[in-house]
Amino acid sequence: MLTLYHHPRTRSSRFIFLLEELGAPYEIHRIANIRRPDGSGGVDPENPHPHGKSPALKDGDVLVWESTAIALYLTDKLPQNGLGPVVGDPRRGAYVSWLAYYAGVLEPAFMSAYMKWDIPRGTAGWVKTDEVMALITATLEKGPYLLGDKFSAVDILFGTTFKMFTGTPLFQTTPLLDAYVERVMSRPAYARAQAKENA
Ligand SMILES: N[C@@H](CCC(=O)N[C@@H](CS)C(=O)NCC(=O)O)C(=O)O
Repeated sequence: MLTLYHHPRTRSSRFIFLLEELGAPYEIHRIANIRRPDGSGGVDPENPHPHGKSPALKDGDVLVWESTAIALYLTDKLPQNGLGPVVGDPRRGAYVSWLAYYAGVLEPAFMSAYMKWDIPRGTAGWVKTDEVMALITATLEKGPYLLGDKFSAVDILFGTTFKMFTGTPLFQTTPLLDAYVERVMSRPAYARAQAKENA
């Protein structure tokens, strides 16, 4: 049995969405507490994540943590719905690249913009948000999804993140990005996931 360790309105929410897309049986274990930026909260001793964060996934005795690892693990384990190209598929390279890009470039880019850090180009392993969004825009112009014509788990990661940033000074929305977010959010699995959000 797959168990998603979830705390409402955190990065774990998108894995309810992915699990709903995958259609496999799973259960949600609610993480009772996480640390908050204002110093409140704390670590739930029942949360298996090594830093007490959300999300974590258990597959029997196997523990998986880090969002991109969880996405890859789940789509490899449950390939039948085609949510992640498997080894041998020509789109596999793009798939693992976007997964790594999410954790290694997109999140650091937005966090450094939020913190107003000036990125030393050539030294930092990531680039500024305008470069990130230019690549994403160019990719989606060929789209409609990051892997082309087929929706995948990377669209869950990127689409839900863009939705969260929409309306904040960090994120310059465009009709193309709005349409992409809407395309991802209009999926029935997203609505089912929302219904389970506070599980
Ligand atoms: N790199 C991790 C980040 C997970 C993360 O930071 N989650 C936040 C909630 S959205 C959290 O649990 N914060 C509590 C803490 O940092 O202790 C991932 O993508 O899974």
